[in-house]
Amino acid sequence: MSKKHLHFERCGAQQEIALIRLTRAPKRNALNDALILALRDLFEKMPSGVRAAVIDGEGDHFCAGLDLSELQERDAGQGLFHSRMWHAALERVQYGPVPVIAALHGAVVGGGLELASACHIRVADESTFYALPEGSRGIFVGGGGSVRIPRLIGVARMTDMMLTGRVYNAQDGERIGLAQYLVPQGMALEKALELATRIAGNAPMTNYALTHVLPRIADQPADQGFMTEAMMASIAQSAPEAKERVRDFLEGRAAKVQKR
Ligand code: 1HE
Repeated sequence: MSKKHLHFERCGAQQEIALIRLTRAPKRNALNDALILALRDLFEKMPSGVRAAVIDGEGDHFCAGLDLSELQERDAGQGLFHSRMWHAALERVQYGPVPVIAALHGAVVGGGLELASACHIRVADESTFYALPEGSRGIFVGGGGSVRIPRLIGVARMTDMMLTGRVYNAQDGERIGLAQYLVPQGMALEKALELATRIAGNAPMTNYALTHVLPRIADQPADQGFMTEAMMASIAQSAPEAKERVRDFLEGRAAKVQKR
């Protein structure tokens, strides 16, 4: 299935993985309104049977951020609603039906970094570079970046990126926490699909706890976080699938944790 600027296909042995590709390479996958709304719709109507998703970008770059050509004529009120539209779309990615992995290469800048930071795991290849050029364009982040990016790298680093136009390369990006995996050039999609296959094999309730509950616990005061954790743990443990998985381990049918 291909919408304009967005390609969707299912892969994996059970078609359990959704591969979502930004296909606007001539504009470096810049995110116009149509693309943002297509992303939102896709995550709202994810077909049943999909258990993990991968987002990547066609061409030499993951994403050049907001389509600046659409910024020209907006007044303040329209700008507010536009930002809230991005929030709604990226919230569907972060708090949608399945864990999402971003496979990064080339430019991951501005709104492209905001999209990547709404995903649960980021895999970057060695061509990746990260920047927030909003500072030099006289604007501000508007796609949730001020909330999500400091949670990855801290307020000080994000402030520096925006004040000075600092660009992080792939190695430094991984070191500071913009990506959790760094792979050779051209290998990000393969690694992301490998991780997606593994994630799709987890108990759905565990994946739900990790994508919907853990980030909320992290935002709670400790006392409330402990209580939320206890409730989530008890729900997860009581699922029949959890009991079966624990029994499989105790009876020698499940893999041990392997030293690397
Ligand atoms: C674009 C955009 C765009 C490219 N909006 N058209 N983001 C930025 O400020 C980043 C702007 N882009 C770049 O710095 C570079 O394009 C790249 C480093 C990403 C890639 O460079 P390169 O040499 O491969 O491509 P290019 O020649 O710069 O661009 C190719 C075409 O894409 C060209 O159009 P053409 O008609 O002349 O072929 C560019 O104009 C077009 N293009 N990026 C519109 N972003 C929710 S708020 C989020 C706020 C932000 O994201 S602000 C940051 C915006």
